[in-house]
Amino acid sequence: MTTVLKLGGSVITEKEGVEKIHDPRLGKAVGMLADADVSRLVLVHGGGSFGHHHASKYDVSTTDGTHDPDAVLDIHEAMKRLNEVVVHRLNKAGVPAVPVHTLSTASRDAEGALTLCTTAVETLLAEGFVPVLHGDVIAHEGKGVTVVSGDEIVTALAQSLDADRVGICSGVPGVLDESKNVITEITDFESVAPALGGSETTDVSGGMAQKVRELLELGAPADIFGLDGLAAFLAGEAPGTRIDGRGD
Ligand code: IP8
Repeated sequence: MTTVLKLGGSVITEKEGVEKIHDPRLGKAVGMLADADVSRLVLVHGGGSFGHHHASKYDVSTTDGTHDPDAVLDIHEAMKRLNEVVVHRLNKAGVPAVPVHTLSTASRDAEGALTLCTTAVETLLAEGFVPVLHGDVIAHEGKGVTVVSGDEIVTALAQSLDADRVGICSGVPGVLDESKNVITEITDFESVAPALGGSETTDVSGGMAQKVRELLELGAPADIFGLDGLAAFLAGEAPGTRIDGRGD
């Protein structure tokens, strides 16, 4: 059983400010991970007030690139600082976490399609480690480097590792309908498009519509939940919103 879990940047960092960890929330997530008994777990975390601050300073996004090495280093090193904190906290709590930096393992072709090399992740898993990847900047054919979001990494990992379970721990308790209630199950995009701002939305950097569309394409069920649902997810339950596009 392979599980891919994303810890959203809005969960583990403070949105306001620059490079600020949200200690209580990161501590809570680490505690839940340490208490859980999950084999073959891969973690991915987002950028929060680390990556996004630096990426927007240089106008770099998933589609707008840069050839400026200072920009690449600024964004990548900020994400490495966040990754280092996450990995060390996990280790201190007894989780055998090790860093995997996405810049060195992924790239995009001229159309923007992502290729993620997972041989190191697979070997680390087989050797009993918990690889921890992160949103990052990556080589992009014809554009220099662009941002890769944690959500894109989750999708690529889940496909490549043939994951059985996918979890997105985000700043909201699930996908919300127009009345702000959690939608418990999504099996097709059209039925929730009005609540998500329609199918024409162009949010490419991790908006909920994009997330749902990508997760519907996976060959595994995916759950989107808030931090309060993390322990339940790790225990095998389906907190928040279950997204399953596999049909009957
Ligand atoms: O927070 C973005 O990852 P996300 C990473 O998962 C950077 O969208 C470098 C901004």
